[in-house]
Amino acid sequence: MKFDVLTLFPEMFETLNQSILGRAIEKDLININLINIRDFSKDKHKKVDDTPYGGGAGMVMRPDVVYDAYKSVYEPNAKVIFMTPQGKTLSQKKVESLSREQHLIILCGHYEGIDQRVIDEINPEEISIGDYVLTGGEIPAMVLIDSVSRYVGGVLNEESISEESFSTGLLEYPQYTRPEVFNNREVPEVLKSGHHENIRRWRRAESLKNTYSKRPELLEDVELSNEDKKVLDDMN
Ligand code: 4FV
Repeated sequence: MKFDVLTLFPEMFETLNQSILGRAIEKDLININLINIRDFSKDKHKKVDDTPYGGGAGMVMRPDVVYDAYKSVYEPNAKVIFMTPQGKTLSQKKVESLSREQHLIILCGHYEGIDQRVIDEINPEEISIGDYVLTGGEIPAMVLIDSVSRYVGGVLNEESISEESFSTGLLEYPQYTRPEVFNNREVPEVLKSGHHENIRRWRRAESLKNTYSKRPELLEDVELSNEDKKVLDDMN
């Protein structure tokens, strides 16, 4: 998976070189190229933005500079994404779908945003990470890169992904590790039993309980077994 990121602040992406993503980059499972939009300014002062036509606060990124940066990485098979609050909110389903692409170009806005004409010209898929406004698209781009990279083959083991929140349509079950007792709180006995079927059933029940109490609306899209329905009935 190749990520080309168009940004004014490439240094913000340094953090992606840590941990799991850092190892995935070292193993060449993912490749993150940072393209500094400012390098494409033809202005002697490297200006990339200007005041908005019609007045108003803040600065708007120039369409010509953004477009030249985009053309420097565009390839026919690339999927272009623009991080914006106006986009469809990123979901695990979208993450899984994007992880099957080979080449993602991610456009990060900053300040008041980007001149609409270059958005119309590029026609990217618009994706939001949530209904709030940030100073730039860089953190949303990192959220997308992190979540998508976890689904790229070899980055994580299959079991890590298959059991996590949202991949089953449910919230994940609670996790425990050593010590066995913490502040007089013990690890559930079933998890120490070594009985895999009982552990699987306990975890499924806990996922259902977690989802019912924290995000009940998610249950509408989950196919429930008779045992699942009994777990939920016992909660009422
Ligand atoms: C955002 C979001 C976001 C808006 C103006 C960048 C900022 C600035 N992107 N999900 N929420 N972007 O707030 O994706 O240009």
